[in-house]
Amino acid sequence: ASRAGVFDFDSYHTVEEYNDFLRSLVVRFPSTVTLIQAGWSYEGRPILGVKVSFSPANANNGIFLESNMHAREWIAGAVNAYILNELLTSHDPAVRHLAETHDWYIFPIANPDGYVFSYTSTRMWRKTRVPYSMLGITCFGADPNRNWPFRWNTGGSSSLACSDTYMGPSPWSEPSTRGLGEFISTIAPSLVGYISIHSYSQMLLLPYGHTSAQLDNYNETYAIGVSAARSLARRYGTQYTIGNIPELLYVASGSSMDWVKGNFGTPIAYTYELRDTGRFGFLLPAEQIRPTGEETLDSLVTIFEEYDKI
Ligand code: ING
Ligand code: ZN
Repeated sequence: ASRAGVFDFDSYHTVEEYNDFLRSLVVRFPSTVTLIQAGWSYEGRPILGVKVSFSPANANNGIFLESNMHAREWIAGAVNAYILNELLTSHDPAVRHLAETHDWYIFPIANPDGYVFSYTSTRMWRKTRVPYSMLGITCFGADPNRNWPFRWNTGGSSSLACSDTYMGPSPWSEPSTRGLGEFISTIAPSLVGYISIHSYSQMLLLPYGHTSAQLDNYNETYAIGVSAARSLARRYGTQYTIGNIPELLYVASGSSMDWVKGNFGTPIAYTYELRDTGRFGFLLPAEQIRPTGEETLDSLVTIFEEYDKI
């Protein structure tokens, strides 16, 4: 809900409100913002995002921000929309520099069917809403962050349809992950950064999920992550931990971040686990949207400042 026609950052919005917000930005900033539709969800909703580009010179300096692949993680989409709004309207010189030296691809609600189900019916829903029948039982949804075609089904995902980490019958079985993946494929070589936003735990996660081995540019991205966490903490004292996924959480294969990193070698690939560490968990109060957005944007500024130095 919000005041008529105003997308605020003091409440959690419906998918329609997110989509209206994205469309309104195209009207407000016609030379900078374009609407992107990355296919359709199973229930027929468009997977909507925007491209923000201040200059054609940024075409090989793209940053992708994706959130709410998991339905119940409402803070993720809210923070992503907050960051999008700041990239377009902030007067802070560091934010302006970040905004105007990259092309941005921003998808706040990557799993709209799941988000609607969480919003209107089952608050703790995580997955998509595709029905799957096994042994005469129908369960709904695959885990969109176990459904991507890099090391799919190599640990930390379930083959059971009723599991919250169901990998799906095949990679990209879910229309929403396939649609997003097909769009990402068209621009991935131009990306310098891929950021997947989740909640909760206050962590900055590095690839990969299928192995605790420290691969690719782990050392560089770990060091950048330490700086980013320092920037993030400077605003409100929020503490983050940094590391790869099995080190900090659990083995998990088939994520969007791992697919982008593994297929395209995108230099900066992180998954955020936003606030908090469990007091409210997924039910983070809406009063925390702005502070969480501010501190997360502080860390993004640092990530790409540090990346530009190496
Ligand atoms: N956490 C992520 C999950 O999908 C993750 C952690 C990130 C796993 C990236 C694999 C790759 O389980 C939440 N909270 O969803
Ligand atoms: Zn998640």
